[in-house]
Amino acid sequence: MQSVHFDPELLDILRSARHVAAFTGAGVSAESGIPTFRDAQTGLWAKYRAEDLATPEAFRRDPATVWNWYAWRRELMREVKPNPGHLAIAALERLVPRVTVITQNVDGLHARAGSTEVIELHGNIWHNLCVDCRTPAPEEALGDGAPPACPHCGGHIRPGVVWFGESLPAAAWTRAAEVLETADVFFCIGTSSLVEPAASLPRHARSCGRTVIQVNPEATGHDEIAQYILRGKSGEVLPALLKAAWPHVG
Ligand code: BJW
Ligand code: ZN
Repeated sequence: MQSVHFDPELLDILRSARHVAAFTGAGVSAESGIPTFRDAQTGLWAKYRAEDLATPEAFRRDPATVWNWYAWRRELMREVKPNPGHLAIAALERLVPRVTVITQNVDGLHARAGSTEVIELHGNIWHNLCVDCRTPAPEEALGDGAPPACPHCGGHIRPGVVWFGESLPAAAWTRAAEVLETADVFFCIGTSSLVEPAASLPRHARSCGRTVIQVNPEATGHDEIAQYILRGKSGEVLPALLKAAWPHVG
């Protein structure tokens, strides 16, 4: 592995942390082969219009197009594996007393990597529910329709993700706010930090006195609030950081 120099003060902060929060976005899954949203050329929003696919209005107008787009993304996600970035975050649980992942991602890769405390702010693409009666619809019970019909009320089944204009799941948001009370280190990994209210978390973390560490190959609007900026891909930076902080561990 390429040798990387990290600020010794940062390594001490990590080694003495009691509770680490890892706030993640699409960039952490990019090295697994899942496209991000806003990267020029490769991001989903470079090819598709968010207002045609990721809003409740779009689903009402054209449920088949929206359902098929999510079905396509689910198939893509089924094929991929957690990458060294997800695995490093999961490995942190063996080095620090408590680690909480607060993710905007819907792909479920943090849990697949072994992270045990994961807060999903924007839902999960593997969960479906009825738009009318809100009954969850397990994937194996879905009919063939695009979208399938709810077995209880005949309503359309939709993906259990959070679209623009929708509120975040209240329980997830409350848990995320609680994490800011106790986490001493707040990583901000692979997110453009443009989508609210999730993007307010790093600012809150900083104003609560947490050490904010940014991991991203590109500059973001949150660089100015981070005490440490680690410029690079999370699948490279995070394993190198763990190795530097805990050189004698696995
Ligand atoms: C790497 C890397 C590598 C690359 N390693 N890094 C005006 C001002 C403020 C707010 C608003 C506004 N107008 C509207 C709003 C509200 C709106 C919003 O924030 N809009 C802004 C875009 C302007 N927010 C909402 O609507 C939210 N709800 C809400 O506000 O409720 C209150 C309300 C209720 C009623 C009416 C109005 C308000 C809900 C937001 C839901 C977002 N949903 C999506 C889709 C989820 C389902 C799906 O997957 O399809 O969530 S949109 C999309 O963006 C997805 C993501 O979770 C989210 C964030 O994106 P993320 O993760 O940051 O990805 P990218 O692509 O942006 O960035 C990737 C980063 O990775 C880059 O920085 C790269 O450099 C980096 N990277 N490779 C590390 N290898
Ligand atoms: Zn129903």
